[in-house]
Amino acid sequence: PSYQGYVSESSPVGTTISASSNLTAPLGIIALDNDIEESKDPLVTVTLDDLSTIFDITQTGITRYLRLLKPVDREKQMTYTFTMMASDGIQESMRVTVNILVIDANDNTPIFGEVSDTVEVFTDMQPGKTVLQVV
Ligand SMILES: [Ca+2]
Ligand SMILES: [Ca+2]
Repeated sequence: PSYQGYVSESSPVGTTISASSNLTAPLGIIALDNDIEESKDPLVTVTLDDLSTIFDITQTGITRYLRLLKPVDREKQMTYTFTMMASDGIQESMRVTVNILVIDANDNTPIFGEVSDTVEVFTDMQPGKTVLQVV
């Protein structure tokens, strides 16, 4: 089993990871303690196996939410993958994989790409053609 989450690179620390790329609904992680009725709060601890300096998970209720602990930058790293495990103190669940995709935000200053031989570009230029492209 695996979960797919989304977070914008412009999100402040503490932001809840979303379930979709339009960032409208939070990603809920269901943690059930099968020893008790599902309507009760399970006494389950969910642990991230790695990347626990960047993400954490809420520890109460049946539905848990992943939160951002550190700012992320899509231009540096676009996706994060980790596994996590639920424990009731005695028994441990299977591990589930979580993939988190960092959604692009307009957070970089535009720069001009390198143009070699500008003069030739101008003389050969057709009307309406772009000379310099902002990348
Ligand atoms: Ca960035
Ligand atoms: Ca960006």
